[in-house]
Amino acid sequence: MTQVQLQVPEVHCDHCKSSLEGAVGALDGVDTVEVTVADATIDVAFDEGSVGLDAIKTTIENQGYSVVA
Ligand SMILES: [Cu+2]
Repeated sequence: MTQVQLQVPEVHCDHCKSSLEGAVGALDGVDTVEVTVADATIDVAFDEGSVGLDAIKTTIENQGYSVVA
């Protein structure tokens, strides 16, 4: 399992948290995902054999947020 933390600067409320956690959590291979609104971060644990970091970033961007690695 790989664990990453990404900065998602536009996250500002619980709606952002739930939409991002829902979208990223729906990806095959993602084990856990947690958005911390106060820090504008997303912590993702995932299986690199099933899903790549690029796919996770793309999913976040498709929700309308930019990602700072
Ligand atoms: Cu929001």
